[in-house]
Amino acid sequence: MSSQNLFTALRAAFPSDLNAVAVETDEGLRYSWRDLDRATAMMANLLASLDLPQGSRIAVQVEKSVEAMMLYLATLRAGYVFLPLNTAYQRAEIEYFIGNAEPAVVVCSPANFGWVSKIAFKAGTQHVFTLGDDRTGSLLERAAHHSDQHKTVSKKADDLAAILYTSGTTGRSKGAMLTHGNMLSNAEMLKDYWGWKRGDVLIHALPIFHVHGLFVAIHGALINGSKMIWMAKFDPKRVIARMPEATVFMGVPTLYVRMLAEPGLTREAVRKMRLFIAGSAPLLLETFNEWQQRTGHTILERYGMSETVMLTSNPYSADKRFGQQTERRGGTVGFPLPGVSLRVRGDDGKDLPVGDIGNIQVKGPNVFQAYWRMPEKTADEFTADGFFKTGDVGKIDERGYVTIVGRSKDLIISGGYNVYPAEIEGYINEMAGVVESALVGVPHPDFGEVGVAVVIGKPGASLKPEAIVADLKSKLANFKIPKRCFVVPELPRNTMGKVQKNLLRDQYKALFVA
Ligand code: MLC
Ligand code: AMP
Repeated sequence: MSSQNLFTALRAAFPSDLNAVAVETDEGLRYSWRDLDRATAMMANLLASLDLPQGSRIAVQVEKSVEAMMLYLATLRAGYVFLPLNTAYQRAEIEYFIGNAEPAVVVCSPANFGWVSKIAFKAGTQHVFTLGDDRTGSLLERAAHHSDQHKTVSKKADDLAAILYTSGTTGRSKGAMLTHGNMLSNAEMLKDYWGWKRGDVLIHALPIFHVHGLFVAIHGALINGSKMIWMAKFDPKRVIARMPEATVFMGVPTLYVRMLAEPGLTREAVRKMRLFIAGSAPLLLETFNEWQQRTGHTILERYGMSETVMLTSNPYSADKRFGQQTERRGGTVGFPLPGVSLRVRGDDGKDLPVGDIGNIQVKGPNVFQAYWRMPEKTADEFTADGFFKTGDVGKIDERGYVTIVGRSKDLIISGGYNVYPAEIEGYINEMAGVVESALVGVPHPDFGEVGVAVVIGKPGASLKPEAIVADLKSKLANFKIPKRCFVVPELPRNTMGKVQKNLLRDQYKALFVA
């Protein structure tokens, strides 16, 4: 059987003119398809020269750059397992991921080499390289000594390609193990489903350590041989300024909200655009409608997860389905994608009638293999007949549209990043003078939802909200920091003694919105 290495499929889609521009950065740097091919070969040869065991993890925490994307592609090419880490993660977070994944290679920003390498070497990592966002660092220096020819390592569909850490409602983060087959099947299907065309150009403005920016956006462009306009950071003005040269944009809802605040977002500015895709968090109907009125474009909302890549999508075109025309419907995440089985079940595990709200479960070639070294957690999250329990709560209407109405998992999604209350509460509860805490998500006009911490202090302790927040800031990634903190005498509880987070959410729901 031919190799199922995802890189082989991406490479096969490179246009025949390798001198054409594959990636253009917002600063005006241009990388040809030949550059992508050569640089990924050199990095793959460097990795191969390290004689790493099969299945070795390459953990990467670096600022966004084209070279960082190349490192991802080179890891696939060399047959190793890519492990991306949010650049906001601090010491304790990195210590956990490296300790748990035991990567053979760690690549970090030059500025972080001191502390990251210490953690890595302690965990048994043999090689720590640096990669700056300005084409500096030991990774590129070392790769420069290697050949620019490399034969892609053959892989089977169920061979591991990446591990994405995703937190749990209890306990520590779990590494979702994604295979070449998971990602290749999803990328090939989305190329058709979203109508990718010759000449499409993608504006890439998302971070590249999560499914959305790393897989959906990059695979989408590369498997279509499409150029990317590459932005290291999202800046609404810059994205709008480049739209006349582009056709496709992908973003979390916050990016759409921020662009709507720009007077430069006009019908003229988006004239050349073909498709706007949103996901990773709920897109408010208000944003969907405002975008339609302002630009004439209907945002296509889709739904996915680290464990599953893409699961559902609104239709690209108004094809017939169940004998009816379909359209992109705001407030829904569309239909299960081809090959994905999606069902809604009650808490008793039984299928629910059309329109009833319940737990969303999924199955398909896109669904991950297992959680890294956590067989019990993996078993808990799958049903006996092999469906993955997403933790999302929703319904399917008579036309087949899926709507997500909430989550059974205690999770806050803020600006497209996941914040697990249990983790933040754990840190607060360890602080001197704290009895207990609860973190709840409340509506926010920019981030969609943000965390608010509610803390009970010990009798006589003089807890200061600012001090609690400052302490958290010194330990945790910035997006996990509660936007407000309250010290209160008690938390609302039900008769079983469980904290009633719904009451807290209700109490604080108007903190940021009218
Ligand atoms: C930054 N901050 C956030 C935050 N991002 N707080 C809460 N939620 C966030 N998402 C903090 C900053 O540290 C800062 O705090 C303050 O909020 C204001 O920051 P900012 O300058 O406005 O933030 P910015 O750097 O512009 O980042 C905002 C953003 C970014 C929206 C561009 O968060 C982002 O790129 N989000 C996309 C996430 C993403 O790609 N998710 C995909 C997951 S994949 P202070 O205290 O320092 O002032 C997935 C599966 C799927 O879910 O279906 O796709
Ligand atoms: P992550 O673990 O970071 O991949 O986040 C996955 C979660 O993001 C899902 O389980 C959903 O809760 C949420 N999500 C992704 N896309 C959407 C969407 N379009 N609407 C609502 N929630 C979404």
